[in-house]
Amino acid sequence: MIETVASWLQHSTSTVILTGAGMSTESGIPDFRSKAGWWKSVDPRTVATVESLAGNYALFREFYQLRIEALEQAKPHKGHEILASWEQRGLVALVATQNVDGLHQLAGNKDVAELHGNIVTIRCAKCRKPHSKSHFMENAVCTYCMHHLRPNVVLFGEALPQEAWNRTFNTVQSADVVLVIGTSLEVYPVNQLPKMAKGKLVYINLEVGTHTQGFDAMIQGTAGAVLVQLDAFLSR
Ligand code: BV8
Repeated sequence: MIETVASWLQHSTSTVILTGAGMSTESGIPDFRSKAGWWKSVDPRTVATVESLAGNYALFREFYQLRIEALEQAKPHKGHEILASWEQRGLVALVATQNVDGLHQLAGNKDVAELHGNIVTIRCAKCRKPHSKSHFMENAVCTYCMHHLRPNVVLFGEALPQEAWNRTFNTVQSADVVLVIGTSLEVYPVNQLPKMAKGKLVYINLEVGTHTQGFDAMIQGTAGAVLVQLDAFLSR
């Protein structure tokens, strides 16, 4: 299956990569399904929400401060580096990610659509003015209107950034190959994107079970290991 997918990539004139939290676990960032220690027992789906921003700001802020702190130790892994090299070699047209950690850009990818925003930049929840990360980490309030600060992530209940969504939607529709890597495809509307693909649709994930109807290939494994294997074929 690896060889077949590698040949599809080799002959593709437009390849899109769609990644989720499973792309970052090998960089030490827990995905949304695993309750890693520092998330205590909170389910991120109950904190990464507009309700908790409005109604439980102390927990909301602590949840994001912990994740921003953990990000300071995280760095891109081999799989991220391979995707960056594929972009440089003209093998990848776009990386669209649900991740908010900025690791694709840190690895060198220039063209990244952050469908769920990012955690590394901060704004005022009310007047939207930008603020520094340290302001947020020190529990400061907006210097203009004194309201709460928040990261530029897309919370559950918020619309996705129009430009990133439109760009990804169009590119997926016209792609020859779409690689879907490290996502449970549980989150809407990103989980609708694979259905829009008209080219070859490939699922690379640790668990291959649900949501995989309509895929042309499924490869069970870690993102890092599978990307290394694919890259070996592409570098022949
Ligand atoms: C919207 C930023 C409308 C925040 C995130 C009921 C039914 C259906 C839908 C809904 C519903 N109720 C509400 C909704 C809509 C809701 C939704 O989908 N909810 C889900 C929980 C059912 N969606 C929304 O609210 C979206 N907005 O619909 O807006 C609207 C329109 C107009 C105006 C107003 C509103 C917004 C969704 C975005 C939420 N924000 N992130 C933050 O990060 O703090 S989503 C968050 O979830 C992250 O982005 C994360 O990426 C994502 C989780 O999904 P995955 O990436 O797939 O991660 P997961 O852990 O689930 O899976 C990881 C996979 O990787 C696993 O399969 C694992 O086995 C695998 N894996 C692990 N390690 C590896 C690996 N694979 C390979 N290698 C490894 N090493």
